[in-house]
Amino acid sequence: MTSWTKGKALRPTTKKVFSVAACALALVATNALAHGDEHKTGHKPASTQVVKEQKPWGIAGDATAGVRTIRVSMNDQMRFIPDRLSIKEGETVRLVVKNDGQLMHEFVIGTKKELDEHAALMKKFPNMEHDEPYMVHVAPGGTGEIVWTFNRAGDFDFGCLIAGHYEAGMVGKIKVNSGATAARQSQ
Ligand SMILES: [Cu+2]
Repeated sequence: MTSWTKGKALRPTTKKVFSVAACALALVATNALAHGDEHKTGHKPASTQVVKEQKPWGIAGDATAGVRTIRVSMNDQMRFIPDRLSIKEGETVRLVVKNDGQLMHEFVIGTKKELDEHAALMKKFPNMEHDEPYMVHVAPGGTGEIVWTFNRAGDFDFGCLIAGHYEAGMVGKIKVNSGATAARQSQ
C-alpha cells in the first residue's frame, strides 16, 4: 500500500459521524418496537439501565464470584467456536466473546424463532442498533461479555444477527439441562 492511501485511511471522521447518527435513529425505532408489547406497566425505573426481564432463555445475571466463564470465538468464516454450549438449569455463566475476525460480529442469545425474526429485521435495517443484556456486539479484535442466568431448561440458539451473517450460518446451540440445580434454588 502506498503512503498516499494510508494517509487517506486515517481520516474516517465524516463517515463515523454519519453512522453514529444513523444508529441513534435506529435505536429509537428499536426501543419502540421491542418495548411495545413487553413493558405493559410502563413503570420502568429511571435510574437502572438494565432491566432484568425474564426471557424464555433466561434472565440477566450478576457476575458474582464462582460464576463459570465460557469463552467463545467469532470469525469471518461466520462461525462460533465452540458452537455448542451445555449449561445446567439455574446456572449463571459469564460468556466472554472474542472477535477474531476483521468484521464486526455479535453474540445474541434467543430461541430459534426469536433469532429468525430478529435476523430478518436486521437484514431489512442493517444499521439498526440493538442492545439487550442477552447480546453483545464486538469490534474486530475486541472482546465482549454477557452474564446470563439460564433459569429455564431447553434448547436455545445464539447467533450473529449482523446482516447476512446469520443467513451464512453464524449460529450456535445452547442446551440447558433441567433439574440439576433444583436443590440449590430452593435454599
Ligand atoms: Cu457476524
